[in-house]
Amino acid sequence: MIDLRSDTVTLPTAAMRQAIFEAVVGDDVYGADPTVNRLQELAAEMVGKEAAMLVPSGTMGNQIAVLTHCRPGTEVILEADSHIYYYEAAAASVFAGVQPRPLPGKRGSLPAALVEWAIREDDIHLPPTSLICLENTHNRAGGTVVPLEDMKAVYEVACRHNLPVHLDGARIFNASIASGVPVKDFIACATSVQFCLSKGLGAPVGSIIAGSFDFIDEARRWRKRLGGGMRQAGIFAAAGIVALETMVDRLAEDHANARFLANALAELKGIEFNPDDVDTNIVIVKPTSMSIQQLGDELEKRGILTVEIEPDRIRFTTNKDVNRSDIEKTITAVKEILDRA
Ligand code: TLP
Repeated sequence: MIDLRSDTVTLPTAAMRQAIFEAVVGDDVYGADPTVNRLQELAAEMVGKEAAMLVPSGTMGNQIAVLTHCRPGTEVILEADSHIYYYEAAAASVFAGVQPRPLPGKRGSLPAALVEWAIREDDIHLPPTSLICLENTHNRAGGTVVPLEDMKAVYEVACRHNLPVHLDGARIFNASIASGVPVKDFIACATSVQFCLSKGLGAPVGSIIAGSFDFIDEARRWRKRLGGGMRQAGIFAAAGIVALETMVDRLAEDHANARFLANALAELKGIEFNPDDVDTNIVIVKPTSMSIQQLGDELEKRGILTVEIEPDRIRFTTNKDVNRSDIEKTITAVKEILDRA
């Protein structure tokens, strides 16, 4: 199988399995797992925040951030296609009791002026704004890199209004590798960040949230409330350390494969998309001569897995377990399927 459904499908490397085997572990709820502690220190250092905490998933990391920053009855500004709004089963409303305020972005980027316009004034009819969320890279916009200047502009607005910014940086290392902007510079435009170890970086489980010491102290209580306090979590934190130490630079290969795929698909009749929207490892296309179900099914018959992300759009996500020859096979298969349509 050539699995292009997501970069979440990546399997742990041999070095990760070895690190898992050798991991020194303890009870992390007591703060006594040396491997978790090492991962958290490394992560905080890499992203330029005071403290970091390991969480089971990106979704839990984002939700802990919302819970830590916001009170029930307040409003969270976010992009209308963001993961927190679109893909987290309304968790922010269910758990934090907040009202989302989705705004349309441009290639996933929220215009600062629009954000400022959406911040509520002090009026008893209105929910107070409590948080602004950003996402970089932006998944549903097609893995687009939100430019540093755009993030800075939103952060300036937030600071002026005394509001925190949470960055869903599930793929922030992709954004950094693709743009050449140091990951710390992006994250300096956010009060807190969540990033995933288990996507392109290849670890089997885990995300990190990072912020100030105070933020992480409070976030730790929320993680416990949600049942996310893990015991000998060093077992998978060990793989997370290998991910951060050895898997970041190779994301460039995934980006090159996505670019190669996008350029080839753009040549085909029966597919619509803008190849210039492909910044990183995600390629989202719209077939025009058949339904996405038909295209997806035909690809699956040929051993190629993709996901539907809209009724008319299909996503290919390159990852470390897919090489250039797999991409060439995918291009040939799409061409053959479209030619027959
Ligand atoms: N994204 C998954 C699916 O949930 C859609 C994928 O296959 O792309 N933020 C962003 C931007 C994400 O793309 C994801 C996962 C998450 C958060 C959540 O991470 P997990 O899956 O670890 O909860």
